[in-house]
Amino acid sequence: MKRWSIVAVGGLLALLLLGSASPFFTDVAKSKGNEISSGKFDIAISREGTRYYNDLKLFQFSGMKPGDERTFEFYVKNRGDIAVSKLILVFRVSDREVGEMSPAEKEVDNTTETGELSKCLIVKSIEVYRGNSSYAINGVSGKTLREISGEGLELLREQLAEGENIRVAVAVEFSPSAGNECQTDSVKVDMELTAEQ
Ligand SMILES: [Ca+2]
Ligand SMILES: [Ca+2]
Repeated sequence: MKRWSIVAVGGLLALLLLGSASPFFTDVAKSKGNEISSGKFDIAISREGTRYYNDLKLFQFSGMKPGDERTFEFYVKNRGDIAVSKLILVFRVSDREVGEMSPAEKEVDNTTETGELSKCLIVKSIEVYRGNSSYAINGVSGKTLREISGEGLELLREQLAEGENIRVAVAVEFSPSAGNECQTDSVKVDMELTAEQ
């Protein structure tokens, strides 16, 4: 009796070992190297049209006085490999008071933290140059920077193909009728360009 039981245990062990050593009923089919990729969608800006950046300071105008006019320009390039059909420019202004108010400013300005300059800066024009042609963005001329702040301005009339660029010129005038509340104020102008396929 003792011999049989040993044999039986040995047989079970052998089966268990066999079971763990060779997996039954497995199957593997492989498929490697499949890929879905998206095209590159990328716009960038430049001051002079040679070197392009994703983030770039474009201008700083100091010491302006009523009647002064300034123009700043920038290029926008489609650096990707998908055509851009919409290019939206948004200005975002934030006004500050800079340093001590002059006595004349104090008389008419009771907001000591917030500046007034963006209300005194008039957009004369926003022109888009593309190849040999140019066009003006409608609905901005005569508005103040404050008024167009946050508004989405469409810059394109036709798709901007891969590698193509446009030049944008923004002319701004310090309103000749600006009041003393705009003295020694400063306005930070952020611009955001959003491209859509
Ligand atoms: Ca103020
Ligand atoms: Ca002021």
